[in-house]
Amino acid sequence: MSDGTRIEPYEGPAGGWGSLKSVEGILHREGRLVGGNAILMKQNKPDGFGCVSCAWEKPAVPHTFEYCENGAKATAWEITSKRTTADFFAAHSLAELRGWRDHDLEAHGRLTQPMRWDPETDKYRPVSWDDAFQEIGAELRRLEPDQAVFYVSGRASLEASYMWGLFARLHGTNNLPDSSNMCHESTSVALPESIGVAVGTVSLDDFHHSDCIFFFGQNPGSNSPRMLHPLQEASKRGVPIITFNPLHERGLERFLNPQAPLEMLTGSETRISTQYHQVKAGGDIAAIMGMCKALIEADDAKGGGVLDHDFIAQHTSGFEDFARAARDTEWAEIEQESGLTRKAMEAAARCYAQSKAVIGIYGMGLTQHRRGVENVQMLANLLLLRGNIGKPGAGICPVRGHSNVQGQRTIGITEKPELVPLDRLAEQYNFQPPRSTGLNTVEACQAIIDGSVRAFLALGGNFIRAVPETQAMEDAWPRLRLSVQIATKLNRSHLIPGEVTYLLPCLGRIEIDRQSTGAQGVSIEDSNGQIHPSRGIAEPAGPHLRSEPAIIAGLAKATLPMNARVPWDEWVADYSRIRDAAAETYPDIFVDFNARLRQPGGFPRPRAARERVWKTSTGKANFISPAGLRADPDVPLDREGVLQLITLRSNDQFNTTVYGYEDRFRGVSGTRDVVFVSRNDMVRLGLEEGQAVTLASAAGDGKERQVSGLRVVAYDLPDGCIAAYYPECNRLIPLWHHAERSKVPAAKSVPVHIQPEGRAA
Ligand SMILES: Nc1nc2c(c(=O)[nH]1)N[C@H]1C(S)=C(S)[C@@H](COP(=O)(O)OP(=O)(O)OC[C@H]3O[C@@H](n4cnc5c(=O)[nH]c(N)nc54)[C@H](O)[C@@H]3O)O[C@H]1N2
Ligand SMILES: Nc1nc2c(c(=O)[nH]1)N[C@H]1C(S)=C(S)[C@@H](COP(=O)(O)OP(=O)(O)OC[C@H]3O[C@@H](n4cnc5c(=O)[nH]c(N)nc54)[C@H](O)[C@@H]3O)O[C@H]1N2
Ligand SMILES: [Mo]
Repeated sequence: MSDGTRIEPYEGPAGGWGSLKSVEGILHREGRLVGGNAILMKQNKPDGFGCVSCAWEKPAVPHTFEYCENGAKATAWEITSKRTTADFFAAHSLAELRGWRDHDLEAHGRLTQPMRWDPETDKYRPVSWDDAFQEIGAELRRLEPDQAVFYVSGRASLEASYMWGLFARLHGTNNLPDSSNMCHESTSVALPESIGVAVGTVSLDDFHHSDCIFFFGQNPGSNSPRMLHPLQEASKRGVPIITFNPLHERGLERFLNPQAPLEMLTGSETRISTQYHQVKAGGDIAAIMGMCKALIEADDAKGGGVLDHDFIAQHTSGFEDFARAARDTEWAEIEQESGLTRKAMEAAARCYAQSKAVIGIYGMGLTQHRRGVENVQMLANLLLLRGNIGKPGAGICPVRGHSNVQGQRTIGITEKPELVPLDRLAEQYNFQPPRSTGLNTVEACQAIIDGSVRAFLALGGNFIRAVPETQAMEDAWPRLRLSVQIATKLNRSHLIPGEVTYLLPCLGRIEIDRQSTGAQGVSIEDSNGQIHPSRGIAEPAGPHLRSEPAIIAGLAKATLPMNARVPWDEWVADYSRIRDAAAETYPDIFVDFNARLRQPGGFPRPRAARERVWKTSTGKANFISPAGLRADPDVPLDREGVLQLITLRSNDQFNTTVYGYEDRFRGVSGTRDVVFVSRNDMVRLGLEEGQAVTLASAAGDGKERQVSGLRVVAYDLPDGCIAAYYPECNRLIPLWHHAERSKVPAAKSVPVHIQPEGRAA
């Protein structure tokens, strides 16, 4: 290709020199080569800030460099010297900015002033904080409480999230969707039924004691690179790592630690996966069923000894039904649905059976399917067969996305009232909390499309870009009465206004947050349930920025009737008072919040399943049989030419934030407009490498959905599965194509056709 794009297989490991080059490059581009490195040294340190990228656990005793390539990119992106000022908005209308690429919008730099959209000129104009709060408050008061949605993206701190949830409930609604509705909600529905906790059961320490690790649909090389260190360590101990993924992901194959000088000099990379199974998209229920069948039948044949019968008898319920289902499922069907051979599944099962402490790790490859909940429950079933929950070195490990997405759920951001101690809130703040279930993300989209929601407030995120059915959402948004976006950087959701639209700039977590009693710190909960402090160290991006707690307090005071029990101003002056309030609402989790936050490494949330206490309806861990083997039964694979599209992340993005155009490990450079197709499918469909194609919806619901101008890249994928980047492909996902029980959009199995646009140049 002749336009600066380069597509060639990447031969190196994950990490390595490429990762060091990439960190330096982005500090340079963001104008922070000087000072940036000093800030990185404080990343994930007890006296520093919690990385704003992924949610992977930060060790209590950190390494000298406790950050990775992508964490460094996220930091550079936030502490950039570039600014998007009022002058910028005076020069560009929203119509014009909608023609910009996602990357260019955010790369223009940090937002600096509160802005109100002017419909006459189609431009944002500066406004005072007070005028903004007063008008937003007045608009909200004119609507029914349930006509407003209070969205949160998973970055906001525990303190900001506590205030946001309380604000919404005092206003009278449980419409509190968050980004986890598009992410690990399948986990939050599945695990309480299986093992009685909504989160994973492992800690970093378990990686040192595990003797076998399973990986399902999670890509640590790009999305949780700090995890490569414990994996590398495990691999060096000879621990088998068994991966199920339709794509060959470099971070799951080989790793060279860029922070170990000797390794870098000698180029001694570590092999990560010992077995790599290219399961079909949506084939995991079948693949795990295959392993369970192999284990159960081997146990039957030997009269015991393969399964942990003591554990099963003492701690579980539903084993007999599940075992019968596994015995009754035919290998032919399992092979057909998983795309794997019986031999391969038996090999994985053998390795599992020989291990004493197994960790099962998973990500979006399991949760983002129609039967994402069943996917997760199947993995729990596999672990339960040999008592691999609630003992050292073993457990289930969902890898959460945003740095505090798990914590937000812990502290009250949820549309499900039964997950919040409403009675305690009622007493603490002397009000009647709303009792009816609020809207989750997919339901909020539906309500915006049908007009029943009239106001949308976002604490971070890029909602319109992250959700499915982009076109319908963009068409519906202008009918909203009120759109309020609290953000650090400009994104596409800010360019599609409602009738009254505000863009409110906030401090990021890396910045010093000065309030009247001094600089404030916040806290976050990582993926393994550890709660840490975080303190900003960089100078704020501008004098007009406010912290998220301060903005929430401003909005709440302008919206709600006076309530002497809610000391918004005192909370903003001193965040330890917010933590005291949260400790009163959630004593089981946050008792002595402030004191425990000062302990090295913070403190863990309680996770009963770790102690083999099962808070389920049966009082035991439950084996749960799936309804069928296929995770996306509605994708009409029997129809001519229908393919399953996997939408995924490159190594150069954080969700809708596009840092650049280098997907180093997949060998794609200079472009994101590609679609990965297997060689067999290329031949079958008559496609050539580099050819331009259109993807068109094959959902069969009569709606036209298209993404054009993608180029074909030959890639090692199972036949019938193709892959392309999120968020560009979100317009292909029908809103109804979501996990049946958690409503997580089924972004890993989107039914599409591929249409040639012409021959390659
Ligand atoms: N640098 C960086 N870090 C991030 C993010 C980011 O965008 N950039 N995003 C953050 C967020 S919010 C999240 S939720 C996480 C996401 O992190 P991941 O869970 O790793 O998410 P994805 O990259 O979307 O997809 C994960 C993997 O699933 C595989 N896969 C797809 N379909 C299937 C399937 O049917 N079965 C199996 N077994 N595998 C499948 C894909 O090939 C891919 O390797 O990362 C977080 N961390
Ligand atoms: N097709 C497809 N769709 C997906 C996915 C997929 O795999 N495939 N993944 C889904 C997943 S897992 C997730 S989590 C969602 C993500 O959905 P969101 O969380 O809504 O999106 P992000 O891209 O993370 O949000 C980026 C924006 O957050 C703002 N921001 C950054 N830092 C801060 C801060 O400190 N404070 C505030 N107030 N704002 C800040 C910036 O303005 C930035 O533009 O997308 C989902 N959508
Ligand atoms: Mo996520």
